Amino acid sequence: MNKIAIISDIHGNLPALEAVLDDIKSKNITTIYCLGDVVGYYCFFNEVVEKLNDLKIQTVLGNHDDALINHQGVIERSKTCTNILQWQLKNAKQETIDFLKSLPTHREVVHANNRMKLIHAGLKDNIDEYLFDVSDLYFESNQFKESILISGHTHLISYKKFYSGKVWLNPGSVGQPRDGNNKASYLILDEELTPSFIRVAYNYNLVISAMKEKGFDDYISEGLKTGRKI
Ligand SMILES: [Mn+2]
Repeated sequence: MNKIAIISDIHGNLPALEAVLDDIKSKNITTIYCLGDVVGYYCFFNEVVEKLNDLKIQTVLGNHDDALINHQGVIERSKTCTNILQWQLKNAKQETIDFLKSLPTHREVVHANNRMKLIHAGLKDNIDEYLFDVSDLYFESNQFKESILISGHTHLISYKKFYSGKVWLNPGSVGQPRDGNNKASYLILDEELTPSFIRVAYNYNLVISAMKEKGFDDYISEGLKTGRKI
């Protein structure tokens, strides 16, 4: 059975990514896609990029990634995100910048003879649109021609199957879950397009202590304990 894994919103959380990659490996899944927001929030962003690069994981650009390379780390609506991204910009390896600059805003791939579109956010705005629900009208008005749409950005798991056979999915977030569950979240999709939403425990205390050591305010990492939005 040809299964694929989809990960999203890692946000510099290396312990969470490593736990998820180990879990994927234990299931003998070799095709992994990443929906972006590789950077932002947590301090292991260079290491996360290195991992994705080493494993040649096909990734798309997220709003934090875009802010880092194209907007001097500024996210207008969030002083916290901006402060972190500007610290990351100062500490970014050249390889990290090069990787982020190579990312497309969307990818079209084929899974089990189904055309699949991968984006960080939405069809209207690939980089920064919060897609909490999707309708037939939304697909039509955005000329969505593929069978499967997979988006991230909300950090919330979503799954909707339409009468047309189209499917919309969101894998949730690896690095910063916001649904009250502190386990890292990712998605496995089989050939029948049946999703499995997987949760993986990891040591978030490693992130909390590293962030403290770098001088960041506690509240940025505290949410990792509860899986609540900061
Ligand atoms: Mn995002």
